Amino acid sequence: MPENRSIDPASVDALKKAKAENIETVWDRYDAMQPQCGFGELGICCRICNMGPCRIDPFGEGPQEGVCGANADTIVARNLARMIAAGAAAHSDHGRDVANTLILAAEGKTDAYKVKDIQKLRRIAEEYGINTSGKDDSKIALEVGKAALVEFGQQEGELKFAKRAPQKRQELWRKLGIMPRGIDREIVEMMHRTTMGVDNDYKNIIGQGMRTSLTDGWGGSMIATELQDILFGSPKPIRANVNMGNLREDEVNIIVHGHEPTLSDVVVAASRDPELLELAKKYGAKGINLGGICCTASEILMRHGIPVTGNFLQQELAVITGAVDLMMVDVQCIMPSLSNITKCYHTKLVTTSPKCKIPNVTHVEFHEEKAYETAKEILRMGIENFKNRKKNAIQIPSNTKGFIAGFTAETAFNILGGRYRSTYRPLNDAIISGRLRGAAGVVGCCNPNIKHDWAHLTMIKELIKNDVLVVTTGCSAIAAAKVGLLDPEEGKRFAGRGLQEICEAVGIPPVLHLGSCVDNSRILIVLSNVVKEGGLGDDLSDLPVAGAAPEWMSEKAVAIGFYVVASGVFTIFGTPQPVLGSKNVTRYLCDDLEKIVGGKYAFEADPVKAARLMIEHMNKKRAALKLAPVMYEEGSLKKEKVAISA
Ligand code: NFS
Ligand code: SF4
Repeated sequence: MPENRSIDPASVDALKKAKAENIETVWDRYDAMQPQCGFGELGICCRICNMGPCRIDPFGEGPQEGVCGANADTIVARNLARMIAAGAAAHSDHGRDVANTLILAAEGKTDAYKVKDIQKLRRIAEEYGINTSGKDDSKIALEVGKAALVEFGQQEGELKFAKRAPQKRQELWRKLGIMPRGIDREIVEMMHRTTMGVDNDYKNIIGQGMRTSLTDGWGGSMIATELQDILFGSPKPIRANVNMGNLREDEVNIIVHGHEPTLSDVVVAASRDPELLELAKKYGAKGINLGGICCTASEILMRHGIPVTGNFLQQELAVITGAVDLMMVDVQCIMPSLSNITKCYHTKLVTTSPKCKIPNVTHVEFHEEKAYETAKEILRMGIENFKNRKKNAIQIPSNTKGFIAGFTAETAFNILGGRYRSTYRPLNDAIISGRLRGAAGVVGCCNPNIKHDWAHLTMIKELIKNDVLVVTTGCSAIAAAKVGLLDPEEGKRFAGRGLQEICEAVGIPPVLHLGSCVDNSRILIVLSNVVKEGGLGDDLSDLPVAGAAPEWMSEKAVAIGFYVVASGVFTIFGTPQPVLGSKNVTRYLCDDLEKIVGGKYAFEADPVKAARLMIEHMNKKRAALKLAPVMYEEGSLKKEKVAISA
């Protein structure tokens, strides 16, 4: 039943259309895959060498060791660590590409990009220890790009941005031997250690797993975020619309999907090119309408206010509307099924990255040097495809919602500090006084194993009702936008009284969209700034905060989960990571780690229960900091006008 698959009415509509047209979606394939492999779910199958594949009998009757003698603990830890390595690799490779683009721009090898945020360029240059005096912007940009690239290949020392973490955290990482040295180095070492016959100590494997994840959060992802801000401009609060109702019957609909904004940012500019607009008219379209899916969407949303068509599970559904003239994909989270599904409609699918090709799909390779021409070429293909629409096969759901995005570590809390003072003081004071209980990051994917958007929204609502300020990114943010949680007026209705007061005083929604998944690094920066501001302890693990990925699916989510935990934050995953086949590893992640790094995991599929665990954790941290009790009774939504000092 479509209604059981998603709580988003637009998605349900599209699913009904799919059913009527006999089109298979990710949900059908998920059903067909049942029952899924229990060994895989528990993490106890190993294919690392050719003596295997091996699997451990979870009931204790069959083999308890692989052919080489590896037990469940080793196998589970190795598999998990490889997920972290893959996730960190994806985010970091993205960061590397951005650094390369910055270098090309600085060298004048591309006209499509130039430094947009000079202030940030100078700030980052300073952080990298680059002497900026007497140098022009492109010289500085060149040096920053090169310094960022060094972080990838660095063999010794420490990642520069790890120094943004509180002093105490850095010391802990050093003491534990998990301070990341170089991005590629940690990922390679993780792969080495988990190959046949190397690291068999699950604690040691997970230690390197944490170090690898830290190269993502405080390395590759943070580099991606910061350098994108330099190149494409730092986001500022911006109004936009979300959901499939943004597709236009009378305009050429172009969807950008994937993760890297390098090409899509130029597509935004090219979509306003008079020559192309003229061409669109010639083909009978009123204009060119861009929309985004997944994190590429968040990138161009944050900087240009381009509408978001949907999150991960809506990539097929958008095509099923019959109204998408062209879908352009770059890397990550792109379902191979798009190839078949686009063939059932008139939609033209185009791959653009040499890293991501799909058989029998048009490939227009993107190179920074001729980005604008490539963007125009792809748009032209979309425009020319407009005439091939099957008018009676088009059915665009009516749903759209307005919202605000574009918050960053700089903007979100500058607003809280009053427009001209850039300080975290008011945020800290709000937490200290108990007007806010704490803050939570609700992030991550959607997954057909749980009702689409449901867990995100249920969890977020429970949190904000209890005066927890929520920050969100990626597909979770898109889910929240669709129901008005990112709209200051609508969202406020769901917030508890204390949070409501904050929202009203500053004009922000109770849930702040911080961007794409690499922008989870912004959350780390926010938390570090909060510690620095003072009054809430001296380490990230002291803060009344928690993280969650209630509908996760990607390896990237595992990498993120680990860098958040290794940074000292309690983190909940909806469905468990594939570790339950080892009691030791499970206990290590969900219990022991707290004594080691201050953060730990919980796996809880019920989003209300999960939110309660997060709230309990915040209460515990508040008590440890000897903070005042929270100001308002739980769930007290009633408000009078109150003057607030925060
Ligand atoms: Ni994040 Fe972005 Fe979405 Fe999950 Fe995929 S789009 S990087 S991985 S599915 S949140
Ligand atoms: Fe089996 Fe060990 Fe080879 Fe894994 S590494 S496949 S457990 S023999």
